[in-house]
Amino acid sequence: SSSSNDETQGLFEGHDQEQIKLMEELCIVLDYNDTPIGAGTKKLCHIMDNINQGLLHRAFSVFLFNEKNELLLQQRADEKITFPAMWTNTCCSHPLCIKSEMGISKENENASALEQAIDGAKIAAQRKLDHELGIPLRDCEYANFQYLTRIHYKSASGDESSKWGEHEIDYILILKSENPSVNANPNEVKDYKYVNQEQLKQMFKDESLVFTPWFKLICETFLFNWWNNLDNLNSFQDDKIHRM
Ligand code: DMA
Ligand code: MN
Repeated sequence: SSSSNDETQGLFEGHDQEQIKLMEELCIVLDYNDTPIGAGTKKLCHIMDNINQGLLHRAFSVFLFNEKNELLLQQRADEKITFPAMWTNTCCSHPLCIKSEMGISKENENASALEQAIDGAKIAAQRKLDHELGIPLRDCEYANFQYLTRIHYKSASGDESSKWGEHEIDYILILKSENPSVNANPNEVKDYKYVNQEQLKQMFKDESLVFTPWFKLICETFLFNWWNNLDNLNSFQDDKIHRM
């Protein structure tokens, strides 16, 4: 066990046991071009000292829109070790270093590396939509996800002195779901709400609300363009990695 080591470093001091346990998950460690080069615990991948030495991992971000084209936002639980209590897109997490979430299967044998990775990200997204928001599989069917692009970004959690942060290649997934059943897990999600574009812009003006850095980045660049074209997203799909 590494717990005595963690105590010395004070990394997990004051943090929630359930969230500390999740830091044992195995993320997919990447090179600069999004090629998997190994496995790393969620803990190792999110320590700012490692990130500053270049450690990079794979992630996904789901943007769920209901039948009224409203976006489902969540406020992260206070228990989250990284970016607690911040408002953000519907659901984010990491495809794990397991075959299904790396898109490795018999049916995928001849698919490109990118197609395999997208497949794995969708499988991981279904797992986390259930875990964080209690959204059942029938309300996030595989075929209703649309992959758009990849975003490479880096950010400290909180101020620059923070021990934790993100450095990811983030797979953007749009999910259309008419009226999904939501049953939020309080260890993950403090609050959630559907917003239209105007309501989201109003939230940004409210200085009492804090947003995750990746959600802000995506809002400042792509989101409203996508949102205005939800019925016609194909032209926004690319195989690039947008470095931000
Ligand atoms: C990590 O999300 C992924 C992105 C795109 C920031 P997260 O911190 O919510 O992951 P998890 O829910 O697994 O803790
Ligand atoms: Mn991450």
